[in-house]
Amino acid sequence: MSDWTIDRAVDELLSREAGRRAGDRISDDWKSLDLPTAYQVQDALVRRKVDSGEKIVGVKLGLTSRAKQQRMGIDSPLTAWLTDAMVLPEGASVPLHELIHPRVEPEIAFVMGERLCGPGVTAATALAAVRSVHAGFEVIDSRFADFSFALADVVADNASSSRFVIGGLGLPPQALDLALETCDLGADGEIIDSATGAAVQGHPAEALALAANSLGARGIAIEEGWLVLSGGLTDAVPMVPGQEISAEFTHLGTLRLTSV
Ligand code: OOG
Ligand code: MG
Repeated sequence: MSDWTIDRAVDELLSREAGRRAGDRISDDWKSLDLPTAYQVQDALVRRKVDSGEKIVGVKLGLTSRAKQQRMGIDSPLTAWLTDAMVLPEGASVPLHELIHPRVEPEIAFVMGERLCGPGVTAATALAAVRSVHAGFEVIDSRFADFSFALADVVADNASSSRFVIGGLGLPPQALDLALETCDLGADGEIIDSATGAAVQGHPAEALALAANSLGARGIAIEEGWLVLSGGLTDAVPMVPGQEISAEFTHLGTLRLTSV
């Protein structure tokens, strides 16, 4: 029998993050780690961050596109927390020396104009609660070696959250068809991947509804003013020092990210 507890898992994950060290899957050792317990670890982990001065600024979805699900070998979307310590200003470089093995993925982001809480949230009601839509980059940095994890591990690990960028250009959701919004992902000026908003759950608003409903089932609302990352549109790209990754959207503008 393993002697894992929620607190021990939080200690382990936070110490890997602080020590920039990836490790084994927790679920290999903690056989009874189920999904509800994994979300308890995730919530306890973010509570520790809040206790140490970080502020919750929103939530993210993960594994909402086939590209991400296939790469990670998990076909179930999940939610996780975003804090102010993860914010990278547009144009800032990613400090690789602070991270373990970061990868970057383009996302469509929402800024909420109204509180949204499931159950019963549809894509239409979700979109009606959005103030503005933005281009985004998420930098993920799993605390598991080689990004190798089971669903319960990645949920406990706050879905590999590390840093994110939200583009300054925000459009009202009515101004564009998000399913058709295209993102060309580039590396040093060469297009390496491409996807439309339809890649995430058929429409990014479906992903937002999914977040509202699954958080609602845990008694959590998406608050006014919060950010929501709807999930990587394409597979994530490992970050290499000096390389520029770009995400060029049809209407949401172009984001560029370099690392040092
Ligand atoms: C898990 C986090 C997934 C997304 O956008 O799909 C995620 C991972 O891939 O390490 O953030
Ligand atoms: Mg992501």
